[in-house]
Order: sequence, then C-alpha cells, then structure tokens
Amino acid sequence: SVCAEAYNPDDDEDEDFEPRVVHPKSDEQRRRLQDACRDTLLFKTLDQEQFSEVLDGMFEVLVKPQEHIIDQGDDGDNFYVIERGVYDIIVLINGVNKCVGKYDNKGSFGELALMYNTPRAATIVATQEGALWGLDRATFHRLIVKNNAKKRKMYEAFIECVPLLKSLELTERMKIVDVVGMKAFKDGERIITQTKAGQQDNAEVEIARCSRGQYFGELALVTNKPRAASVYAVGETKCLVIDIQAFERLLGSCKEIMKRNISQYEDQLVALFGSSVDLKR
Ligand code: 1OR
Repeated sequence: SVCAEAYNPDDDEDEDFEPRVVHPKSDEQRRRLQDACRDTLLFKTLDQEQFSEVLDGMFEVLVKPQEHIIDQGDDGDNFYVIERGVYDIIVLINGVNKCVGKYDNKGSFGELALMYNTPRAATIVATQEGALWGLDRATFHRLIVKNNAKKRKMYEAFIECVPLLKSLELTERMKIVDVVGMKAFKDGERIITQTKAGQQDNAEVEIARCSRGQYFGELALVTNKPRAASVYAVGETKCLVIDIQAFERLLGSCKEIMKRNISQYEDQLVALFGSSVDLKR
C-alpha cells in the first residue's frame, strides 16, 4: 500500500511539488530494510533525514527464479537494493547476450538509467528466489540525484588529484564521484580482511602505508583472487569506496596502471620474504 504525505513547502526549493511517497512497513520489515541498505554506497553520503526518507520510500519486491528484474533497453522505473538472492548481469555484446557478472546476496543496481536518463544498460535476472528493496524513479531523483551535485562539489577536487585517475576524462571522473560512497574508520579499525590460503598463523607484518590520494583493495578485483592483505586505519580515516561492478565499468581502462602497481607489490614481497607468492594467477 502507498500513502502520500502532505507537501510541506518548507522542505526544499524545487522538485517538491511531487508528494513524498511513503510505503508503510512493519518493524520487522524496517529492520531487514535497514540491514540490506547498511552498505549501499549511494546512500553513504546522505544525511540522516534524507536517508530516512529513502527508507520510507522503499518497497519490498519478492522475486522468483529466472525473473527478469530489469531488461536492457527499457526505460528506468526503479532502483534496487538486494536483501538476498543471486542475480546475473547480462549485456548484449555484438548481438549476443553475455553474462558479465553477478550480484551474490549483496549490492544494488538500476541506478544508471535513473541518474543519466538513459535506457537500461544491462539485463538483471534472478537465478533463485530472492528479495529486493525498490525505490521509485521520482524519489531516487529527488534524494539521490540531487545529492550528486553536492557530492561532485565535495569530491571533484580530491578525485582530480588522485594519480590513478589522471588518465580518465573529466566526465569519467565525475561518473566515479556519482557512484562512490564515503566510509569513515577509527584508528586501528580493520578495513579489509586478508583471506588466508593455507595454514600460516604468522604475526602480521606491515608492508606498506597508503595516504591521501592512494588506493587499495584493487588486487582482489583485478585478479579475482582472495584478499592478499589486511588493511587497517592509522588514525581517523575517510575512504571513498566504489563497488566491484562500478569498478569494472568505470575503471577498466585504469587496470593497466594498477597492474604496474601489482608488480611493485611482488617486489615488496620478495624483499620481505625472499620469494613472492604469485599474486596474479
Ligand atoms: P541500469 O539502470 O542501466 C541495469 O540498469 C543495471 O545493471 C545498471 O543500471 C547497473 O546498475 C547494473 N554495465 C552496465 N550496467 C551494469 C553493469 C555493467 N554491471 C551492473 N550493471 N557492466 C558490468 C560490470 C561488471 C559493464 C558491461 C560491459
């Protein structure tokens, strides 16, 4: 069921002629929704009030195996956050539908058509029963797209001085800003957990320290291997975070630069341990 709240002229300047959409939820639903949205990057730069409006506007969607949530080429209706289920990402390449990736019980999709007013860029198919939370186009626009202008102002200058992203066009860098989220970490907090292959219960050794403008976390994405190192915050830190699908889509052209860095990691391992675990394969 849908009910509309009265329009409050004090809320904001424009776009607010549309009534605010609220989908009432049980406490249990609200809890599941909040859980599902905890890591949604697009929500990470919203303030409390905006975030709670987003939650109000979301509605539960139960899906069946083989159900098409989105079809490539369609107009965009909703943005989706995954509560559970596995979803294939299918893209038409040279006339052939190819599965280019999947969402496994986490993540979100369907933002592109709503952000840039373009046809759906991929088909999303549920491979099993699942549950999603949808957000309609108008609410997405009012809360997320509007916030993008603010995000661009906040992060434009920073993104511009990130060496890795120098090779990108300005418009490409702006698209990165549109999809990143900001996460803050406390001193000593673990940001990435190394996935240990084999039984090495050695003490951890610091191998490098990253600072402003540098990046980490790309190795596992580039190699599809488990996390090769843990990362801890030194002091209060703030990181811009990008999800793996957006990383693939937007940073594909930066992979060559990243690969250069990967050979530096191997050099560091050789210097430390006398041999290098092979990181690439
Ligand atoms: P949308 O509104 O266009 C389809 O509807 C959604 O699929 C899209 O938003 C993204 O949220 C999601 N290229 C384009 N869209 C993708 C991709 C993708 N992956 C997920 N989506 N690529 C795959 C990257 C792993 C690039 C394929 C060439």
